[in-house]
Amino acid sequence: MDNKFPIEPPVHRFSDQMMVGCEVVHSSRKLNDLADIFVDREAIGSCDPDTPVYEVDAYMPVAEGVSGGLYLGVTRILPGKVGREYFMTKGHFHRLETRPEFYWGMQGEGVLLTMDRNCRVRAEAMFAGSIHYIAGGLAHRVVNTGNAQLSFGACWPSDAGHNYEEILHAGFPVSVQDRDGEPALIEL
Ligand code: PAN
Ligand code: ZN
Repeated sequence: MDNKFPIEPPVHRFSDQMMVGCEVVHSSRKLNDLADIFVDREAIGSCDPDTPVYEVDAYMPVAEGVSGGLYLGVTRILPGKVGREYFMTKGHFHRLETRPEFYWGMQGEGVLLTMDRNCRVRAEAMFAGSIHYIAGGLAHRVVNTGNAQLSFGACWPSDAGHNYEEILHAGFPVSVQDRDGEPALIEL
């Protein structure tokens, strides 16, 4: 008998912390791209600038800037430190300040830092299964505080956009650092 309505395989799936499927956009950041975000200038100078820090896979089914669409991403942050500061994402505000985002932990251990326009910071523990709602107007950055890769999913509106400049010029007022083998939030 003909099956008029066959069950199709999904267009995308997660496999081994990667996103697999057509039109997945890959990007990566090395220490070289992130030198300005780490506080210990001496330590960054002695690191290999080619050291990989994190990778992102993203499925972006509509053009960037279009309203009403959603993007799905997975970010993998390698374990590592610059001096005592753990590897982390660059961090950003969304260009459209009303646009929120969901993050969820998939593997490893870390901290999600958010910061509002009054520089008020909140730190949430991230682990496999953790769910994080990032309200519009909050800057967000993820820090890998573990000894293994940290991976997390993200879902954000297609018209959110990314504003990295403000984080580069007036970054987060805290840094997550190793103190005797434990992550600690250090005020800058
Ligand atoms: C995420 C981030 C991703 C990489 O998909 O873009 O984790 O972090 P940076 O963009 O700060 O380098 C997201 O927040 N999208 O909006
Ligand atoms: Zn974002």
